[in-house]
Formats: sequence, structure tokens, C-alpha cells
Amino acid sequence: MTSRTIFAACASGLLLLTGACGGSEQGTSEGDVGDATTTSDVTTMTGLSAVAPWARPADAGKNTAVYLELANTRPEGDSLTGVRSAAAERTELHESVMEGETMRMRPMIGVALPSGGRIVFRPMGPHVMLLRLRDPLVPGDTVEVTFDFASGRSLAVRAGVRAP
Ligand SMILES: [Cu+2]
Repeated sequence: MTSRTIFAACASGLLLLTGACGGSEQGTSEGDVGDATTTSDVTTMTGLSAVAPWARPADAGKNTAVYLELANTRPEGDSLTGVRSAAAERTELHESVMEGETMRMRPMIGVALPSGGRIVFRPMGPHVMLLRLRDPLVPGDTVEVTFDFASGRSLAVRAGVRAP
């Protein structure tokens, strides 16, 4: 699938930020350090950290978004090359851009994550897009997404589902 058709697939469901990508910015919450498969607020693995992951509730077949902060705590830089999840037909990295008065979103291909750097996925900003959910996501559920990096590392993160 080309990037153009990927964008079209997303745009057909959520072109305007009135759905999964909208809403007000959320603060991060406190949490314990855990491993890559827990629901704790911080996931750390091989020098990569995922802080305060969460996902918006949505019905099966719909699109939604996952938010979190990714940090590279190693001396070497890296870059995010993709994201995947078994919870949706497709999973994309998206950014939000203003076109005139309208907030739209488009796929991101590769995101630099320098040493000591971080990427903040947030409402109205970059986000992980879950396209056509296989099952509904209701508050209290969790959804797993896996981030792939140019270094060959992968980081699996389990995000709690909650209303924004
Ligand atoms: Cu999106």
C-alpha cells in the first residue's frame, strides 16, 4: 500500500481532528517502573523508555489513537521507523498539521530520536494511529503497540484505555 492510499484510508475515517486525534492535552501521571508487558506508566527496555501510554476508547472497526512519551536514554542516537499492533488492521505514525483553520493528520515516515531525546505523542500532535480496530477498546482494557527502531531494537508498550 502506498503512502497515498494509507493516508486516504485514514482520512476517510478521521480527517478532521474531531475524533481520535482531538481533545485537550493530558498531563502525565505518576507510576511505577515496570517491564515491557505491564500496564505501568513507565516501560523501559534496552535504553528506550515509554512514559504514560494511553489509548482512546473506540468501537470495533473504528480508528483511534495511542499517546505516550518515548525517550532514548542511551548514548547513541536512534530513529523510530514504524509501529505495529495486532489490535488494528493497520497501525501508523501520524502527525497533526494545520491547513488553514483545519487540523489534519498525515503519516510520518521515520522520526529521529537522538541520544537523550524524546518524542511526545499527544492529542493535537504526533500520535499512533490504530486504523480499523479488530475489537472495541473500552476503558479498563489495554492495547499493545510495538515501536520499531532503525537500530533493530523494538519496544512493546501496553497502553491503558481511558477517556481523555
Ligand atoms: Cu491520525
